[in-house]
Amino acid sequence: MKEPTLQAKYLISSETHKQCPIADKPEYAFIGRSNVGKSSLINLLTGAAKLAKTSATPGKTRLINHFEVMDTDKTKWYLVDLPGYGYAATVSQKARRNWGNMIESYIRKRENLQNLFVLIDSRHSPQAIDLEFIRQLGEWQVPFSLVFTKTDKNKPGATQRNLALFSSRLLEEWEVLPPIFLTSSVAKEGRIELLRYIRSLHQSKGKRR
Ligand SMILES: Nc1nc2c(ncn2[C@@H]2O[C@H](COP(=O)(O)OP(=O)(O)OP(=O)(O)O)[C@@H](O)[C@H]2O)c(=O)[nH]1
Ligand SMILES: [Mg+2]
Repeated sequence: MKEPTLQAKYLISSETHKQCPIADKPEYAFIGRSNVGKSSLINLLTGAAKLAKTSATPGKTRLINHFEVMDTDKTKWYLVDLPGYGYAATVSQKARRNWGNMIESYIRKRENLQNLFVLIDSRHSPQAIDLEFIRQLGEWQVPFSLVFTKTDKNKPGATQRNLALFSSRLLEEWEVLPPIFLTSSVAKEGRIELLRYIRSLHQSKGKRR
């Protein structure tokens, strides 16, 4: 069955967690390397092609962007598009520190954050920057899932191969793997699975700690 487009609207772009909208709805945020496809994935999920701004140039998203979604059953939740990490070449030390502070305080202090989706480019073998970010999430005890993006760009087998490599790296440090999703914003794959997961999380209503 095809999932209908969700009602979604842009709310606000914030520099710190303190400026974010009132934390009265379950929240799901998207993070990962610059250009990995975070904004595109938000558009895939909602079905609203131009909701989150995308760009072929890394570093498009600079702030914490909140979107409010009204689901088909009228429940409301927030989706958050975060700025990416790792396009360091063109960014100053200071800008990187600012990014780190902004992201850390948002991730650790946003009390309605149910789950952080960490996006990984499915075309690559495991990258240190992603593994380090995930290690950090473990230290902060933040619940997260993995989303392997851009699967449409891979030859048959490459996605599974990179996924297996990534999983085995994670299992060097973790006892169990987090939930893992495969997506393509171009081929519109993975949408139903992600929506189902989000709905299951906010139906279980738990506080995250
Ligand atoms: N082929 C393909 N291209 C994609 C996919 N997702 C995103 N892209 C392209 O990748 C580029 C980056 O996408 P964005 O969604 O802007 O990436 P982002 O992670 O939000 O990037 P920043 O905001 O700069 O951190 C754009 O040119 C997209 O069209 C996908 O699933 N398949
Ligand atoms: Mg973006």
